[in-house]
Amino acid sequence: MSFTTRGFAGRRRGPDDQLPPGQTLFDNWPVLTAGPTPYVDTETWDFAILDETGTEHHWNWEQFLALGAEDITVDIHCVTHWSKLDMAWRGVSLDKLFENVETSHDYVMAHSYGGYTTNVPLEDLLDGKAWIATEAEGAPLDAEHGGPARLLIPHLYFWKSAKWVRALTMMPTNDPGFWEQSGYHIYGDPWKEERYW
Ligand SMILES: Nc1nc2c(c(=O)[nH]1)N[C@H]1C(S)=C(S)[C@@H](COP(=O)(O)O)O[C@H]1N2
Ligand SMILES: [Mo]
Repeated sequence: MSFTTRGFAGRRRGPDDQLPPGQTLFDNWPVLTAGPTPYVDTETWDFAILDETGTEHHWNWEQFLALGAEDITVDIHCVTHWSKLDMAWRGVSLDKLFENVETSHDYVMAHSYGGYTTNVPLEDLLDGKAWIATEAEGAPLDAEHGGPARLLIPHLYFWKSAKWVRALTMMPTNDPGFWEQSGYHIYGDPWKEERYW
């Protein structure tokens, strides 16, 4: 299956439609990491969703891949003003990972190997809006870009797409993550230029 975000029926996609305000088009793909790159082995890789009852849903690498990955074409927008359009990615939809998770909490904290965190409303992870990506531009994700697996939430600024994602924990309130505590916007919609607050 293949998905394209921000497709306009009867209208061609192009930078005018795809570039949010204040963004500049990039062909290359910058690396932006706060701190050192963690090197995570798929042999020991573990991903978990923790709900409010204390239940932990875990997947090892094989179990995770067995959920089935899909190819998607999306645009990414960094708060530091670069955007990259029509990127080919491959990843497992968060809908599949949340299939058997029962929660009444509306917010999620993403935790990464290495300690990075970022917060996101649960509804922004569901309904085909977000993935845990394992490949980009036809190749397994480089470690510096978050390999073996990273969050991909293309409709929000790219700092929400946690590299080396390790766990999602359910939260009753929208607590700020790493950059959000340092002044980045709590939500981060690039079309509304929600950069800082
Ligand atoms: N674990 C982790 N994830 C992260 C970051 C980070 O420092 N650590 N940086 C964020 C920011 S600010 C951006 S713009 C993107 C950069 O991803 P890239 O290096 O693949 O371009 O990753 C996001 N995810
Ligand atoms: Mo960023």
